[in-house]
Amino acid sequence: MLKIWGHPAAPNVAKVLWTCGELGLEFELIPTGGPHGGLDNPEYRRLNPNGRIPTLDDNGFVLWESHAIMRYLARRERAEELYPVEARSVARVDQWLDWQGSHLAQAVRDLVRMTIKATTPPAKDALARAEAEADTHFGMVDALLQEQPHIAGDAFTLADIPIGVAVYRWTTLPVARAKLPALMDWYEQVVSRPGAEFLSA
Ligand SMILES: N[C@@H](CCC(=O)N[C@@H](CS)C(=O)NCC(=O)O)C(=O)O
Repeated sequence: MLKIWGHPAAPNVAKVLWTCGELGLEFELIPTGGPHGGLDNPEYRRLNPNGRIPTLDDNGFVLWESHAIMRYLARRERAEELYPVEARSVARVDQWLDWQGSHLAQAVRDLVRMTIKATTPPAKDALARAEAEADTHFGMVDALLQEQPHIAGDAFTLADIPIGVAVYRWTTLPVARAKLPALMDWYEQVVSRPGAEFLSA
């Protein structure tokens, strides 16, 4: 059985658990990181020298980086509907996976640091700037979803998963948010999919 190190409240772990749900894959979750600690253990560092979660072990094949794990599992299961083979289709999925990891994740992380992980209340103007930044990023997705039903086009793909996880995290934070109806309609649909039940704050 697949082994996954992490915990579901970590967004990058939630992406992988959701992918397993979509693919109908069973896994053993080894509580690691966050309240469970263990990221600095030498045994864990041997698996993942980057010292982050998630890490996957598939019968001795060890892999880290959430999007690499998602892509691997989809390819392993030959789930072409989730992760296409055709060059342009897969490029579109990759574009949104990369954008989520490099841009959207940072905008949400800033809000997390200023609110639920803050030790002192944030400066109002700094929080307002971070809220506006997140609104801009999610607004971009809202505009996309006014034109098409899913992130990479007509069908649900891997690209929907990290953005779904990001919306979950954003909407559980005590922050001001722009009203984005197309984004929220899409989100209501995708959170009823298999695997989304692993989302947890
Ligand atoms: N780019 C990496 C980022 C991994 C990452 O930063 N994971 C966070 C959780 S979302 C982590 O390990 N945090 C430390 C902790 O939870 O203790 C990935 O996508 O897997």
